[in-house]
Amino acid sequence: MKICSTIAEARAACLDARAGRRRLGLVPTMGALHEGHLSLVRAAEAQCDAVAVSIFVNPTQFGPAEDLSKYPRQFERDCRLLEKEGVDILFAPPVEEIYPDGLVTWVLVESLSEKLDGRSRPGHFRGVTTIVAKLFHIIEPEAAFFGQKDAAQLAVIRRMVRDLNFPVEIVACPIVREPDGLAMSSRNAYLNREERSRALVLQRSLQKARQQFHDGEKSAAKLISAAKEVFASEPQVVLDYFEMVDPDTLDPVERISRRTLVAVAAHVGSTRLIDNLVLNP
Ligand code: PAJ
Repeated sequence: MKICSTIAEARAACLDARAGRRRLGLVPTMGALHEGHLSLVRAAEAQCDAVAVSIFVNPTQFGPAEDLSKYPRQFERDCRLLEKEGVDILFAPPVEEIYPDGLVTWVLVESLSEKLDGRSRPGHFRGVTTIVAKLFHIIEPEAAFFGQKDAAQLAVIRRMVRDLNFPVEIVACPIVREPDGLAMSSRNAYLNREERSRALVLQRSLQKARQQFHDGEKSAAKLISAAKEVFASEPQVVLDYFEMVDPDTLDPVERISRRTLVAVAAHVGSTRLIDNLVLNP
């Protein structure tokens, strides 16, 4: 695995990897890798001739009161895991390489960036689309792999790619969960034992909505209120949002008559967690 910390090195390595029309796949990450990330790497390996992974804890997508400084960093361990997966290129630049002069040029997907997590985390998606656009320019992948776990992020990136004609195929990969159903996340490392068990309420609320939907309830308001009741059993978990939206526009739906994204975010102690599922009528 070639480890690149500068843009020039990464460009040269990716140019080589794409030689002879080989298909290069990119998996963007912020490191502290878990099986969720590795599932994206495996999907990329299966669909591409060469795979690049980026590890960059992107400061522009963190709010001033968020966890940038304490975000888990485990570079050596991440390298070993990626090496084992047969990754060809690891791009892991320092912050100064990516933002040498600060930043006055942003990529902003209007409207979508203010929905779901964008509403609770102002400026978050602007930071995400800007770094992902930069990575696409540096790596020039044919395909890029993202997790359905961050469903709003996926919608925002798909829209950016469409609006700005990036020649990149966006591939969505299913959510990888712990055996008890908790969606894997680098932030799960913040949870103490009690919080870890309380965190299951997100998954329980989604299952409640799914079950009532399968029992015939099609009204989003009723499904949402049933799901929110589940949160009453965990008063220490503070719900941020529980929404039923169109997976592409992220606009709320009233009745579940087509593919609907059911998304939840909540604070467990000081840790913000998200989860979702898709209902298919
Ligand atoms: P990060 O949180 O490290 O996630 C990197 C990728 O892994 C994202 O596409 C995310 O959706 C996916 N992922 C995380 N947990 C997952 C799980 N349990 N199952 C499946 N996929 C999972 O998302 C980011 O980083 C950043 O915003 C980034 C896109 C890298 C831009 O900085």
